[in-house]
Amino acid sequence: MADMKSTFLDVYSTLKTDLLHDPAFEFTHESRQWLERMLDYNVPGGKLNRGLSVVDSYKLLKQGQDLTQEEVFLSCALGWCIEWLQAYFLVLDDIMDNSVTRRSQPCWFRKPQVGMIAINDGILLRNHIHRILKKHFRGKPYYVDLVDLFNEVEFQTASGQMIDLITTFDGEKDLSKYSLQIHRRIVQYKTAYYSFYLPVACALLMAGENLENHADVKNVLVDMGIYFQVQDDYLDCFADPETLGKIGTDIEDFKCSWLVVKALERCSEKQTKILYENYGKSEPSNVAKVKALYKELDLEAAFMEYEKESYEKLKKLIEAHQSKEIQAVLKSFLAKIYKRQK
Ligand code: GPP
Ligand code: MG
Ligand code: MG
Ligand code: MG
Repeated sequence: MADMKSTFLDVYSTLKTDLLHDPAFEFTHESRQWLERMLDYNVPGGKLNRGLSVVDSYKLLKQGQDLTQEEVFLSCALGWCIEWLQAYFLVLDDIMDNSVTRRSQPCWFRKPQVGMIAINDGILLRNHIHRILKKHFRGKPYYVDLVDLFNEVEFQTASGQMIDLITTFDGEKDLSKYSLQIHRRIVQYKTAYYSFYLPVACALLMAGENLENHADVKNVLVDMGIYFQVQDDYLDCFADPETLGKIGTDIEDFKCSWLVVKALERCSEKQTKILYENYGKSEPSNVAKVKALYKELDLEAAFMEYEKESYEKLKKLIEAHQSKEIQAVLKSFLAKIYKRQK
């Protein structure tokens, strides 16, 4: 596995070098330097779970057979396309969420020389995905399906992000509209498709499968993605920012987070009033009052219970699948995220 990670990182260097010499653009020394710095800052610094999952899943689908060099390269390149997609989303999401840090460093738009150039960098990151696909997959029978998959998933994510944002800012702050159903809808679209379904769908396409025959796999992965985003919401408030690599902003941003929905379920009248008065304000004293209320309501225990239940439910769904190979793919995903701390 450590070996696969170093192979994966080598493929990053190859893809980056290609992009830095893209013949469709006349690079100057300055522009090439900007691009290289932007890529190194935003693309490879995460956990790489999504990207590495393409390679792992493809291997499992091939029943552990040794992969050819070409198969290793192509599955890594597809994995990197997902990491590029993630970099593109995060650069823009951090502007929209007014975040401070990401992956233990300042958000890209916070860098003094960057600012709103980050928006264009996000657009470039998005375009790189299709340049990588074109260069390495154009001759493959599944090329059209691959391009379509990336487009569909990007559309779903941007639509989820839209609901996340308009739920938060529609003129006035109104907690009474927040519910588990709205939360589920937001996170299914903004997180689950690109983080969970996309890596497996890429591996299935490479293995020559028709995605229309795998609706059941998609359903399990979407449920897993929802569980993953509930963890993200929990960690936003309760994790140590040092470990998490980012400082939470959900309370300040008035987000429809799993925590606020659970809090609303459990609040007495008096506590509801405290929540209404303090949620969605950026002053540290307001944020502290919300956090104290979350502790009082023992949302940590509520989350632990949710985590256990989700795990059991997902395990059952996975074990009901008829294919052992696909079971192995899904189990390895679940093992990677169960009780994660970052
Ligand atoms: C995660 O939400 C969702 C995304 C990063 C998708 C963004 C989509 C765009 C079209 C820009 P989040 O804000 O909870 O993530 P984090 O906690 O990592 O900031
Ligand atoms: Mg966001
Ligand atoms: Mg965010
Ligand atoms: Mg978050």
